[in-house]
Amino acid sequence: MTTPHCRVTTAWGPPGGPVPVPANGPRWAGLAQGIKPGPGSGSAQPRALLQPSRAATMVHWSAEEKQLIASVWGRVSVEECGAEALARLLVVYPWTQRFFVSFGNMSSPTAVLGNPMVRAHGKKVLTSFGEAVRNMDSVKKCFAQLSKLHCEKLHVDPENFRLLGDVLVVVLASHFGKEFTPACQAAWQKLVRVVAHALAHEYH
Ligand code: HEG
Repeated sequence: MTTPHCRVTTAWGPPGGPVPVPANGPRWAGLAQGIKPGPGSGSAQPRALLQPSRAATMVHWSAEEKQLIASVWGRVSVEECGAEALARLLVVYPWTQRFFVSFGNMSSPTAVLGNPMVRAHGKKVLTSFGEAVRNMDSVKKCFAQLSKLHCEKLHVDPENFRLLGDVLVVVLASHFGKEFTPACQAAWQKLVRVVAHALAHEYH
């Protein structure tokens, strides 16, 4: 048996291998866009098809991506969106409640959403996420201590960082509606992955 955070998962994409892409790489592959190949990687494979964590060591942000992130973040209420993101995580993936047994009543989605401790912690988490928005070029460094805390003291499986990131994207989509365009989603999806990766980085 392997523990979840030791699991090695190589599949990323549809079964049966990669989908064909135009020679210059797909415009829509937001997650891997701008990832610079590491030294010595002479592969002819379009870089956008590579899983970011395997493809490279450096994350590059285009001016457009930075602008898309900033334009949304500037109008996010960390209180509202933080509370909703943590509450949704706890409702949609109920096993995550095990980390918050001291928070009290989580007997229904309404109870979770209205739980003051959930709301306060959601605000704390999203406020901390804001550090990543302000330091997009050094997220790993920025979250090194927090990563150690989650690993050594809190024992949070890093898969949960990915789940929370995806939930945050859903929350932003529901708050911003049509303004949360596919390009905007791609930039945010990339950021939540970078944050999840940084928070998992000090795990051993
Ligand atoms: Mg974590 C505490 C940030 C995801 C479980 N989290 C904290 C704290 C911060 C933080 C800033 C307070 C640290 C301190 O007291 O010094 N958390 C944070 C971020 C993200 C994240 C930025 C992802 C974006 N946390 C996360 C996830 C779980 C989790 C997915 C579990 C499913 N965090 C967790 C727990 C605590 C913190 C159990 C301690 C809560 C407490 O006892 O008050």
